[in-house]
Amino acid sequence: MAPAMTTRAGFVALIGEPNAGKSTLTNHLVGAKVSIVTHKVQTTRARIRGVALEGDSQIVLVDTPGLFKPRRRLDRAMVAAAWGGAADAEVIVLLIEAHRGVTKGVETILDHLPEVARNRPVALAINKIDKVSSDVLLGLTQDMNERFPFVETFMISAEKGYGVADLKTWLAGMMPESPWLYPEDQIADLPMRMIAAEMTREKLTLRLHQELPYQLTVETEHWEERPDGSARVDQIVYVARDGHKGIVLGKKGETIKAVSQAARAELEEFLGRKIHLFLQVKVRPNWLEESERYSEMGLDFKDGNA
Ligand SMILES: Nc1nc2c(ncn2[C@@H]2O[C@H](COP(=O)(O)OP(=O)(O)OP(=O)(O)O)[C@@H](O)[C@H]2O)c(=O)[nH]1
Ligand SMILES: [Mg+2]
Repeated sequence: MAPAMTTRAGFVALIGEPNAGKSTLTNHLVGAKVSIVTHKVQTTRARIRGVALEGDSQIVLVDTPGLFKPRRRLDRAMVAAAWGGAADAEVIVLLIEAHRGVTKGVETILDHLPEVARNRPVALAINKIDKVSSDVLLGLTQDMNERFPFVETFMISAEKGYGVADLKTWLAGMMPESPWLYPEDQIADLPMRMIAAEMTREKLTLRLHQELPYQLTVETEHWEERPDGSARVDQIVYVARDGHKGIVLGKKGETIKAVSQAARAELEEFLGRKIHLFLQVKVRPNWLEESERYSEMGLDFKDGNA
């Protein structure tokens, strides 16, 4: 009889300031887009788990919302979700942006890190190295390592892929011996209706630029499988004000139409089948104080309590 193969598996939390590139890195490590990415800060709102395989290791990446100073209920729930992700993981990776260096926000994260990490290994990933020269990188590496005992420092570009393979190999080796936590073909741990809602929110964010209302959320309300293999998906875009409804719809409904087309195309590619996507915009002045909206996002409403 052949000896039993030793498998490894565990959780890796990616933390950092908003826009550091956590979701871009998650997607690169998984090899598929499981978490939405935009140029705007505070894109990710809840913990997104993506599953990467490397040799005999299964690495469950926990992409988290950015860490920043929360002001509103939604902010507080997001930041709580991010620190919660770090608390549950075997390994923590702190992402910082090479060209921004040690910002106030990074300093605040470093202040909290010892308490959250306790004795777990924390690695530093300096991201967006495509934006700086090598002497800047060396200075930053030294500075950061004087501030915290990182077990390793990686210099990467999550977008271009530089250094990501090395990071992945290292993470694989850090995973404890364990049976795999997910089936081999599973790449994300989010219900499909939530992934679909996130895709629409990404397209809205990309399309609306400066106009984007912060107080916007997308929910998949209905998902109906059709006998021909396609599916009908109904989603609601919640906004808090009448004026925002007009922004989301756009002139003659152009904006919502373009968003719907882009989201549908991405969803069809992800699922490999035909999707009929219907979007509806609803004004709901108080949605930021409704616990149901938070559970739909994968957040804990109570975490938002002041
Ligand atoms: N130049 C460059 N841009 C990058 C790199 N990695 C990510 N970006 C860009 O940085 C922006 C933010 O990336 P995200 O992955 O959404 O960042 P995030 O940390 O998940 O942000 P939040 O979800 O808001 O906390 C996007 O426009 C990315 O394309 C990189 O290596 N180089
Ligand atoms: Mg993100």
